[in-house]
Parts: sequence; C-alpha cells; structure tokens
Amino acid sequence: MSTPLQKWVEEQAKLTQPDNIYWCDGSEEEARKLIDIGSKKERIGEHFIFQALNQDKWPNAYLHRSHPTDVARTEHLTFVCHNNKNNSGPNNNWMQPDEAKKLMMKLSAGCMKGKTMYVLPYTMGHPDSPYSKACVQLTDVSYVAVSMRIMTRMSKKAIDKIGESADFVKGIHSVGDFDPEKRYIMHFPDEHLVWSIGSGYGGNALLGKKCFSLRIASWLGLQEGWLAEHMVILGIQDPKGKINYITAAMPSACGKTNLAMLESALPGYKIWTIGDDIAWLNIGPDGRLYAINPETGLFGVAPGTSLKTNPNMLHTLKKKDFYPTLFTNTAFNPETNEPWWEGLDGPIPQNLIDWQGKPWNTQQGTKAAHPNSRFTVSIYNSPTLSKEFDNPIGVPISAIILGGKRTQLIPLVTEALNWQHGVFMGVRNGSETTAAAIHKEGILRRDPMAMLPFCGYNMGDYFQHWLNMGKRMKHPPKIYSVNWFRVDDEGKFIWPGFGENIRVLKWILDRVNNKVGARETPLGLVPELKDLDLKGLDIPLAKLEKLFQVNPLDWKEELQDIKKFLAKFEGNLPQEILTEYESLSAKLKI
Ligand code: SAT
Ligand code: MN
Repeated sequence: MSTPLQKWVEEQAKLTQPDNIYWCDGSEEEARKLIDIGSKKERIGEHFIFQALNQDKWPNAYLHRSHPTDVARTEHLTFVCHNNKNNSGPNNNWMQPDEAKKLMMKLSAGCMKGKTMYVLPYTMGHPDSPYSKACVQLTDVSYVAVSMRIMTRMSKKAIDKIGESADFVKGIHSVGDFDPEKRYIMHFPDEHLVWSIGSGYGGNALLGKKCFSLRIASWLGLQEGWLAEHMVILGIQDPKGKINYITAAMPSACGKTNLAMLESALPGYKIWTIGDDIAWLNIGPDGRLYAINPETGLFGVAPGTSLKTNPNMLHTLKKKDFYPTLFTNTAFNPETNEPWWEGLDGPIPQNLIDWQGKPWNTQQGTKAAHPNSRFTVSIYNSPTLSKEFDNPIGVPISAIILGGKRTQLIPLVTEALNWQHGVFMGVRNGSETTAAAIHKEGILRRDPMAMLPFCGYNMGDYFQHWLNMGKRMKHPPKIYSVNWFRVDDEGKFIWPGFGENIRVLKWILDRVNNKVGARETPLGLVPELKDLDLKGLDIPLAKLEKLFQVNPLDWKEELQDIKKFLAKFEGNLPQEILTEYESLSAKLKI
C-alpha cells in the first residue's frame, strides 16, 4: 500500500517522465554524490553545474553558473491562484486555478525525460517545533537539490512527520528548457502547492523559500492566526549580557543579511543571528510575539560583501563545517581558482572570468560578477549564530523594524506611537529598487512590510490581519521605521551604515527598556540627539539634523503617492489605515 506522498510522487513522475527517481535523505554523503554528478554529468548550456573552487581558501565551495536569462526572481511570471481573484488582490498576478494547472500540465509533460527526479523531503522550521511544516519538493537539477539541503532541514524526519497524511506542502519544480517564455512560478494556496517551471534561480526554484515560507505561509497565517514575514531575526546583547530579540523587514538587497550578522561598532554590544530573510511570528501563551526562522541557510547577495561590510559573512563562507557552500554567478579568478565579486577586499585580480564564463573585459563597463550573484551557505557556519536558533518555540520579540532604501524624506529611525500607527508605517513603506528581481533599478516602489512580492493574498486583508494580530497580543513589540540611506545635498549617504547601525539598534533597545525619551515629529518619535550614541563618529551637526528632518513641503508628493497606492486596495483596505493616512496629512498640514 503506498502512502499519499508516494502516490503523489508517482503521479508527477508519470507526467514529467524522468529516467530515474531519487529520494534524498539530506545526508552529507548524498550531497557529495550530487555535487559529483553536477560536476561531471549535469550541465547548463556548456557549463557543468558545479565547479570546485580553491578548497584551501574556500573550503567546500563550488561555483555555479546559471542560464544567462535566469538570474533573478521573475515577478511578472509569478502567479498566486486563489479560486476567487479578489483573494489574490492587486498585488499578485492571478490565473484561474484550473486554467493554471492545465497550462502547467502541458508545459510539464515529459519535461524530466533523460533526467533524474530528485525527491526532497524537508521541514521548514525545526521538526520538533509546533510551528514547523513538513514539505516535499521535486526537482530535476542537482543544484536545486543541494541548495535545498543547505536552506532547509532536509531529512527523513519530514517523511515521518507526513506519515500517511495527504496534507503536506507540495513543490513541483523543473528547469524545463530555461525558456523565459515558458517560465512560470504558480502558487495554489488552498492546496499548499507550488509549481515552478523554467527557472533554477533561488526564489523561483528553492520552493521552500519565498514560494512556500512567504506566499503560501502568509495565507496559512491568515487562516491560523500568525504572520509569515520577510524579516531578519536577531538578538542584541548589551554590555550587561542581556539579550533582546528584534525582527526587521526590508526589501531584497537593502542590507538585511548585513544587519542579521552585524559586527557592532560599539564596545560591549554583540549581535546574534537567527535569520536573514524570513520570520514566522506566532503569539505565545504569555501574550508576546515569538519568531522562528523556518530556514537553515543564507542566500545572500555577493557583490558588496567584504571584511568591511560584513566580516562575519566572510568568516561564515570560509568555515569548513557544513558541506557545501555554493557561489552562483560570481566572477572567477582562474589563477587562484577563487570566486570574486565587486566590492570584495583587495585589488581587482587580473584576467578574471565573468559570471557567464567569458574573459572579463574591463573596458566594456560590465560587471564581472552578476549584480545579483549569490552565495548559499549554511547558517550553522555562522560565528554569530544564536544559541536559540534551534529553539522550537522561537524567541520573544521586543521590537519590529520596517525599513527600505530611501535617499530622501525618511528619517534614520522613527518609533511608531502605537501598533496601529506602526502598521501604517509599514503599509506606506517604500524602497528604491534593487537587482534581486528583474526590474529597473533605482525607482521608488511602495513595498508594505517589504512583502509586496511575497504576500500570498490580497494585501488589503493582510493589513487587516496585522491590525488584528496587534489586538490579540498582551505585549505587542514596539514598531520602528529605519532608513540607512538618506543622502546629503551632494548625494552622499549621511549615515555610515553597516557596523555603525548598532547605534540605532541601541537607541531602540533603550526605548524598549524605557531608558530614554524621544522627540515627536509628524511621522512619529525620533531620538533626541543626546540619546543617540555617536561617540567616535564624525558627522557634522547640520547633517545629523538632516537625518531626522521632516519637511512638510517635501511630503506633498509622497502623500499623493501613498494615497494612489492605497487606492489600489479599495474594498479591502481597513478603515484604520485610512484614518492613519488622514492623521498624517493633518499633522503635515497638507
Ligand atoms: O527571492 S530570493 O530569495 O531568491 C532573493 C531575494 O529576493 O531575497
Ligand atoms: Mn529576501
């Protein structure tokens, strides 16, 4: 008698027709075998899937080159297929579920011919956690199988957890023939199913990540009373040894990974990492909000990562413990057999090979590493890993940070007056765009709670869900907006960022622990300069003031833009959000 899981795998094999089916157990031995297959047998275009790097300098590290058209998430090909279109909301592409299935069946027929179907059983969250979910993903490429082993808890335990049940999270993935015209990332929230074809890129292909842990999980969270968020989770230890935990939501490539592993510029403070991308937030029996990171790996942007910007990440990448570490679409130094990217410490090596495997021509003005080139590394390699990482119930959250990249308008840090005001801060959050998704860089995009591309249902209902969560908590965390990216009149960043961001975190802790006051502005509470620890920094007073400036005249266009954005959710937008909008306009007297 076969289990529902076995039957499901058989059905998918009938459709996709792989030559072999291989059930993964998540062991290191198996990872070595898959790397071996990807280094000698499987190719993408002319390149083998994996190329071993200098094992002395980068232990257990391999280079992967993707298909040249397959370098980032493809939001325009990502669909959330609720039965009722309004449930997907204006924030998602929608297709009627039966129609979407028909299309995927057509594209998937025979798509694994000549290949192996890898069956990947994994849990998001620690298997012993009441909040974890058991999942199975199918894929036809060793790169995805190995990446999923780094990013999730892949083991037989997931199969045991599923047992005879048909209720497990299903992911079907095939790279197809990488044809961007036949690339779709389809979500079926009510069936807990993600079906993705045509891409091997992280967020499109590692289905436990954005697809399940945010899009599908946010929908589960709405029904079950919890939140799936695009947030880092970290512990901040003060000089007395006390640790407060916070989460922070920021759009892709705004420095979330750097924040999660921050090396404090203030003596006595230390950051402990729990997660760099996704937080599942549940209300505990004590009425506080608890966070777990459902993932076990870091899928970070390589360019800009250096001993200066994120020393702990370099140590993580060079650690030997967990096998293996992957570099995707970085440049390559053939003389030393090392990966390379823009911003890495040291001089630019001669004769680099670019991310597509061609000699890099410095004259052409192109980047050697793709701007969205990535590393995939186990969080267990991190020297800053929190001892609470595997705690099944997670950590209690004292503050939630909502941020984005804004060169104008938004102060370095602002505290919300209360939960509802904080939710509105998150709703109006915006960010200047980055390379993590295929779209133009440097354009302002409203991105509520940094969840716009990841909320698996109508965002109007999502705002309501946030408001409801606040009402259910006895001790809700305080909410803050942060912006490290404000520029001066010459267009230079005023705030030094990186390890210096601890100064802002310290102020937040001081507020949470009722140690300092604050100054009210139309946007909320900002620090009195005397309470911000600026020792050792050399920022002229006028520039410091600019960091916190709220000039009502500048806000006119911003308010109009927010209003236009909110109008998209008409019919589902909570009254409380409109009330907050009116209150902000009134305070700014616009
Ligand atoms: O979506 S990914 O996880 O691949 C990268 C990102 O946007 O954070
Ligand atoms: Mn992300």
